[in-house]
Amino acid sequence: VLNEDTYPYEVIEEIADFITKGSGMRPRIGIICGSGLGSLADMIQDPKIFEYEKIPNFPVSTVEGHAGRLVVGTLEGATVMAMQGRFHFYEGYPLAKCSMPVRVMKLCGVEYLFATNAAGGINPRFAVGDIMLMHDHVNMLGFAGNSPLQGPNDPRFGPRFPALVNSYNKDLINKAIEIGKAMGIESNIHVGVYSCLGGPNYETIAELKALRMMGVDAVGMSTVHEVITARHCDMKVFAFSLITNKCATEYSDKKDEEANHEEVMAVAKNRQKACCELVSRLIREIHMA
Ligand code: 6GU
Repeated sequence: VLNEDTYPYEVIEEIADFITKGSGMRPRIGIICGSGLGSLADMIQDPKIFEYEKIPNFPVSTVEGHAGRLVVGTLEGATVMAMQGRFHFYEGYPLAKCSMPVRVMKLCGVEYLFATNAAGGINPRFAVGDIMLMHDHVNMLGFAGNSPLQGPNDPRFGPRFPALVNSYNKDLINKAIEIGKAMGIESNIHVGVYSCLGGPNYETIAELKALRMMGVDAVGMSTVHEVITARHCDMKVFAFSLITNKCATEYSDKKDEEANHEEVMAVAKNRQKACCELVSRLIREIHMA
């Protein structure tokens, strides 16, 4: 199973060449748009668009609310490439395939990965619509023996045994907090721990209780394998969760505590503007520095 879905360096290089030649650009910042946050890519100026199905050797995403294209262009003066639509483990892809586009970004020249997602809030202080800047993660798929780095290691990407402490760049977190203040939304911005589960089902109450005890603040079905792949090849990582629903961690009969995809998409749509502003202002700061 593993080897069939491992992408050799040369294949990743071919895809990266296809994108840099096709766009005439070498992007410096990569963005992964979470559920309902596709408008992050719509901000890109003079976009060159690559539908996933037209990119050689690229997987095709299947989730509702996720387009399926790469957008290359400029944002706040910086050259960027954005994934509108990501690949999830629950779609049936192995993790190495899910995060393969991060390696494509690397070989296109990307130094910074911005990963976003919609997540359930476990920390009781979080409200729907809040933004949680990720400063660490608990990789439940890793606990279960799964990693995007399984299989042969190609040292051109990174080391066999990469460290993951300080994966989430502190300077970028601090800059984002400052931007949140300047935007007047500091009370809606938190810093916390994200956990990725396999999905596609949402969690049971007992699972959510267990995650809370482990120090998890928000839970979702993505991002962690992308961050691992990005850190392996030494990219700087900034990631945040948009809290689209509050998770119950006590038993109750209230139906409104059940997570559902429609609610997730509706909240994301409502908060797209704030998320776009945060991302564009942070990119501006990186570009100006
Ligand atoms: Cl409650 N759980 C998971 N796993 N992913 C989510 C979510 C919950 N809400 C949005 N995405």
